[in-house]
Amino acid sequence: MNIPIIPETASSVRTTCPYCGVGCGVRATVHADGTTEISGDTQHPANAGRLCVKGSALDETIGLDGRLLYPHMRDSSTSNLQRTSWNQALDTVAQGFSDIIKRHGPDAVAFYVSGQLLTEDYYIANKLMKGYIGSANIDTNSRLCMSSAVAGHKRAFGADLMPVCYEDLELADLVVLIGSNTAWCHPVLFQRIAKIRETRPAMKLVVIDPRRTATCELADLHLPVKAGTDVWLFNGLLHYLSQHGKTDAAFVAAHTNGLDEALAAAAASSADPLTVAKICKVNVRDLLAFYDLFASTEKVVSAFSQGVNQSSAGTDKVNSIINCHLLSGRIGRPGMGPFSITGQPNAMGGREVGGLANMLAAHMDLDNPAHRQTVQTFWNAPRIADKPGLKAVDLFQAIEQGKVKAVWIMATNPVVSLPDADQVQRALARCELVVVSDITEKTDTNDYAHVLLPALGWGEKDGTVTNSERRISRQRPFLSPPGEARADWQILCSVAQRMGFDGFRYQSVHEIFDEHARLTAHDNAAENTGRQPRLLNLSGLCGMSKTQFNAMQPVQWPVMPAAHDEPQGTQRLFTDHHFVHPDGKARFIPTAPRTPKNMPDQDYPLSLNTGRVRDQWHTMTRSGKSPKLNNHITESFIDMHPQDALLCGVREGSLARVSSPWGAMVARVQHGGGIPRGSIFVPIHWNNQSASDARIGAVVNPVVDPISGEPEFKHTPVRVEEFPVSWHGFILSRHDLALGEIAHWGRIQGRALTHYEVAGRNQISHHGQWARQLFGIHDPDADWLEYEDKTAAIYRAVHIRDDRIESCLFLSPRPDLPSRTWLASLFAKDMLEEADRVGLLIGQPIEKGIDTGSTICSCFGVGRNTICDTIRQQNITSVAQVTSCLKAGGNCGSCVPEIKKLLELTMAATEEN
Ligand SMILES: Nc1nc2c(c(=O)[nH]1)N[C@H]1C(S)=C(S)[C@@H](COP(=O)(O)OP(=O)(O)OC[C@H]3O[C@@H](n4cnc5c(=O)[nH]c(N)nc54)[C@H](O)[C@@H]3O)O[C@H]1N2
Ligand SMILES: Nc1nc2c(c(=O)[nH]1)N[C@H]1C(S)=C(S)[C@@H](COP(=O)(O)OP(=O)(O)OC[C@H]3O[C@@H](n4cnc5c(=O)[nH]c(N)nc54)[C@H](O)[C@@H]3O)O[C@H]1N2
Ligand code: SF4
Ligand SMILES: [Mo]
Repeated sequence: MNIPIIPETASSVRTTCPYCGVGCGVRATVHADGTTEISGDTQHPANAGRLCVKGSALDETIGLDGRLLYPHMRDSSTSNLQRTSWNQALDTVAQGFSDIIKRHGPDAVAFYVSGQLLTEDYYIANKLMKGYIGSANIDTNSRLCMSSAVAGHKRAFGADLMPVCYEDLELADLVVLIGSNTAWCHPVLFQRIAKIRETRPAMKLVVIDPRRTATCELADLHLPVKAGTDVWLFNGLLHYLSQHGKTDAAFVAAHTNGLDEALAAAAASSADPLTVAKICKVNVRDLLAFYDLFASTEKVVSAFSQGVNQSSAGTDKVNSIINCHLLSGRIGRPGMGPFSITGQPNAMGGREVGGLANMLAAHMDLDNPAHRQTVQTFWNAPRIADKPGLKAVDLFQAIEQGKVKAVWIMATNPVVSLPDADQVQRALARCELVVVSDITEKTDTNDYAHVLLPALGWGEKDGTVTNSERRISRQRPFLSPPGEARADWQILCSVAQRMGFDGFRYQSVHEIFDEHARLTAHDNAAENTGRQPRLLNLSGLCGMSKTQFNAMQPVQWPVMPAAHDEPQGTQRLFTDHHFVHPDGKARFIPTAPRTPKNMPDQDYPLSLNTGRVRDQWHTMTRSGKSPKLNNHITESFIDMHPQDALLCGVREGSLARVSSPWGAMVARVQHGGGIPRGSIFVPIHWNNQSASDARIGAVVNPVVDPISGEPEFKHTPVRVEEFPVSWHGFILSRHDLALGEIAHWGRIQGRALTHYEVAGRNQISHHGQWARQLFGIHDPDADWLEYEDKTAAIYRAVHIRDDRIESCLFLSPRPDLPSRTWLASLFAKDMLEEADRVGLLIGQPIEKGIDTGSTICSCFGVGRNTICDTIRQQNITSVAQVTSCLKAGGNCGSCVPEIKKLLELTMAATEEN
């Protein structure tokens, strides 16, 4: 276990959740026995005490198993990573970067950073690259995430500004969720919407998403828009508003520019709702119902996420949404506005310090000489980058081409998360110097590191993050630094100093935060500069003492010195209808829709959509440590329509291969029910550590939005075909196993066990021998139960030691194996009961009804079968009744949409019978 900062009595630290951009406040209580308890911070405005399932499972992710604890360097003779000293590692990084800069210039090096860094880490990385090395080659995984929203905001408002706050979602009479699976990806925000709808049933919820996601379970209207067609849909809405006189003429005249061009573009593509409905593949009545609802409701929030941003038309999608809010004047007032829901915990903070390759710092622009001057003078920097650096996808291409010769990757796992991810492997394999700072020992990216640096993780690190509503919160440490891990900013400063740069002698994060706050205020008054002031202004937070910084309460920027008048900073932007373009007006942007570059064809007939599942976080380095979270979905999958499966010759439950011209992956086919014909959905999380061949990034096309550079993660033409194997199986084992050569495997951490799914092509001649070898059993008298049906090629074995189940293995030529849930539950027992033993080889309890099925409620471990049985037996008709019978859904609420779906399915099935 990680070593907590052990207090004499239980002590609570208020910190912030390290996962999504909702930015929930967390209370971490360290007990005197060293255990840590996690709960929601009732005082935090984002969540008022709520936590979703990922947040509430944080205690299961802070242990030291799998942590990177010491610096490592690759031994050139063995090619293995060897432990080294910090001195050696830092010297190697500093010298390597300096040498390459000397030989090839500053643009031959790059940083690739992350929205999971704290603002202070980010600030230092940006300062070092743009002000001292003198290149803008620092980009971040926010390029893959929020950059279309950034570009859209800049075009419409003049700067990257998020007008609304969370409360607006509760004040709205209509919430439109566009390309956002809020129920799974921003669960606490979704719960806030669900809760308010209980008290205000008239409030409407519309979901625009090609898939019928869990989010749709609570929606009044779901528009299953064809992927990529949102601009047609919102252009149609703009035209409709204009045609029906639902405009705010006074607002448009006084505070905006460019309406005529935007309306002309909208009319050209989307004047006729019938045509729009056809292009978007939605029912025209539903489309008009949405248009009418939007037109007739004053308080509308349009919240959007990756279904909008991650598109080759991402920036236009964003502006087509904002255009509708500008035309109806629905911005800058309570309960209305366009709302970009951010992904990572510090996606916003990174943007504030200029972590993107085309930004400077404190919302200043690289292409503005006055801004460059301001920043350079403030930093007292030897130089300042004067042209944009390489954006993520271009950066890794430049690495492969040998133009960029050294890269430092921090807090991101690009071998999994970038599009055309095999290209990233090729790039890193030929890069002269690859430095990786991470908290995890084994990741797909670490495999390519020449120098591997151990960073402090959540609970250990200290600093600030900004959530989706511009709220800056503190992350505070409650665990001792493990091994030799150091904070990311410290590592950066040590390298900067070794490269001979002044300006990196900080004693603590507090000093860095203060410098960042001062830069936001520097040269930032209209009377000084003759320009529009920058709204990102933290002058009210400048000059805090360390004690004040440590006690800092969550606050929304801008925070002006009169903070005591409005201690919450600024809830909403543009309340005075003043925007930040030089003329103070907002801009309509004409958005001519276009189809993606790569379209499905005969060879690649389906469109690949990728995204998240409820209980995993990105590349699973942290959420994958939690047995509670791993129970929800235990392996990667290909969700597709049954008719498409039939056409591709694959079946539910069997393995299939998804391929594109860029790469391939393998996973199990399922019919979730929510996928339209012509497309498939694959989760982003699985990687080379958790499966043999499940990296979906390898399949994704490296097409990007021309303005933002954000990749088109939601659409790649692909083919699905059978992945032929001659046997399927699963293994549950208390110990990690070496599986050897095997056609397909997936691995996940369970409670007291590792769960493997396996499949092979080679016939196993002696099953018993093979199984014993796999489990390392040499004792002929071992407690070993076995069943074999040679004709049917079915084999099952269970190893018991001291009356405890040690491991089990089930093999069959078909994927119709017993449920893993009951067998896995036996690993929690110190002693098997007689009844358990009887059920072992059939893989199910002899008493009916004990197999709970796959986990739906992770908090209370309630399975699908239990919920369905209870609904049937007790004639249940509401989610509340399920919760009162089984507790399911009663804690974090993340599973409520799934319970609602099960309720509907079970009730419908009961009626049919
Ligand atoms: N559980 C969990 N939560 C997370 C994360 C996680 O890894 N796991 N990651 C966090 C991060 S960094 C991010 S960025 C967010 C992402 O949060 P979301 O954007 O909500 O999540 P995604 O699953 O990527 O995609 C959202 C939806 O976009 C839909 N979509 C695809 N194409 C289109 C289209 O053309 N138009 C429209 N309208 N919709 C489309 C997809 O079907 C999908 O349901 O989640 C954050 N929260
Ligand atoms: N196909 C497809 N691909 C996608 C997406 C998609 O929808 N579809 N979404 C994209 C989006 S929106 C995002 S945000 C990315 C996310 O993709 P990544 O950023 O690659 O995913 P993570 O697993 O969050 O990687 C974070 C890494 O940092 C490490 N880490 C955690 N905390 C710290 C720390 O404090 N310091 C350091 N130095 N390391 C730390 C973790 O161990 C992990 O290795 O994926 C993108 N890729
Ligand atoms: S919604 Fe969940 S993952 Fe997101 S910040 Fe809150 S607790 Fe963390
Ligand atoms: Mo993201």
